[in-house]
Amino acid sequence: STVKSYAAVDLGASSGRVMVGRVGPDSLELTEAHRFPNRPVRVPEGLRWDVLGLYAGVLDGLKGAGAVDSVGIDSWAVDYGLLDADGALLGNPVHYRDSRTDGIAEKVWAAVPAEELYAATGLQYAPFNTLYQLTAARDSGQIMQAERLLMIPDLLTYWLTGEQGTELTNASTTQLIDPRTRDWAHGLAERLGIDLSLFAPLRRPGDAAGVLRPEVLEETGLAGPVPVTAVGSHDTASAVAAVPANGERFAYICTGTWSLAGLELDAPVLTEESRAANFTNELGLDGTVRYLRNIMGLWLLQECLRAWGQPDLGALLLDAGRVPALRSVVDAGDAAFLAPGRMPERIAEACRASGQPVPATPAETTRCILDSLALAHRRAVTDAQRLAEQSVDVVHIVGGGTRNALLCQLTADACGLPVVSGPTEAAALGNVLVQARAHGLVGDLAGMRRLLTRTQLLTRYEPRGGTQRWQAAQARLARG
Ligand code: LFR
Repeated sequence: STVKSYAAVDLGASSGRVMVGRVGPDSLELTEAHRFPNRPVRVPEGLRWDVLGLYAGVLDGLKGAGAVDSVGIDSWAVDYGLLDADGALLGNPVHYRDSRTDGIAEKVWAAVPAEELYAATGLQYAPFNTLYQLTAARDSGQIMQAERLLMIPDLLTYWLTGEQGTELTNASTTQLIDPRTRDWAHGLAERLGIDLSLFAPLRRPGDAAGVLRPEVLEETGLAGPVPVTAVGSHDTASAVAAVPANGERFAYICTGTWSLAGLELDAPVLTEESRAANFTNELGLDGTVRYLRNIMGLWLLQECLRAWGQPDLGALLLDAGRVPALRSVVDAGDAAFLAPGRMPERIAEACRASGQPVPATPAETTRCILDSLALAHRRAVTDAQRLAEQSVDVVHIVGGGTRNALLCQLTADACGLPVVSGPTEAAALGNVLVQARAHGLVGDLAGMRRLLTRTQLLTRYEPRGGTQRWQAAQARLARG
């Protein structure tokens, strides 16, 4: 038939899912086959991913998905597994929130100044970029034994197919790729003593990545051959591919554990001003660049909910909606909020330190978080337009945060621009569409987005009132 089915494995920091996308010439439907928690595990050596648990979740999901024409995998970025000469995994992949990278950046900058690093890679400073993780791991037993490094989606693809590759969009988050050539930054790696032969050859979104191994077919009950297709394996690359823009000039905010806010560009912005503003140039589909800033995102709220014993979110958001706006805000772009634990206290401390009222109740803290996120969204959207010299008429919000109507409305208010929110499962949809395209079903990126605009439920939020109050709150933060 002309309708084909694709399984999209999408792994987020707190949950994984296997979605099935059915794509026809003028239809696109997504259903959930399986959802499973992704719980970071703290062991004596530090914070680790339970990657075998994730793989088991993927197998369960494929079983639940039933017959599909192809499978694609995307996940969060920067993290990896190491394999020995036999292809066996050497230990549990380290979580990007692990503290092993504390103080490492300074060591790297002593060898290659931050300005040069930015000019060569276009990547914002984040302590967890793979480059810093590899520097932190330099003398570890595991790295000495390692013959191969596979990024998380590439590792799972390897387990499914037996074939190794390094998908480009995710490779760009290692900080070892030159965004102009879209190839490895050999000179830089050499200066830092990083052995690029650890990485498997690059593959691009749409490339074939093997077929499910016989054992996988048996375990999932699927009939072979089932091809695995490389997608934009960085979840944010897949999510931005699924921004339902229809020819307009847009900014996007991918919301979930993180908020990733910025623009899609044709070429990287590598200026010193851009570095100082901590904007990143990650690689996207079809030669595009994701010019964006990482904002702590709903992680701030997730960590508070955990501290409060998981109260009912709906009720809490209603209460937060009644708290007066912009009483206190924190810098939601601050890496000080990266590590887990004590989040309500850390937010209170930040408010106190900047001389603002200290939120006292969960509703007040929640309001402070949502106001702060909207403010950080405003700042990123404004800064990106200025630094890239490209202005926008609309802000698209995709991902988990689309469910948070208050956050969407506050973002519209703060930006002074209409917000179009949806789809929620953007990463899975981008994953599905890249597979469909590889199999000849949809056209270019613009064609993919037209299909999304026609088929997905979207909500529009108009900005209410002026943006002066947000400007004032930003100024308060800058002074604090
Ligand atoms: C979002 C994301 C971000 C990346 C962060 C860490 O899920 O992939 O794009 O900066 O996780 O990998």
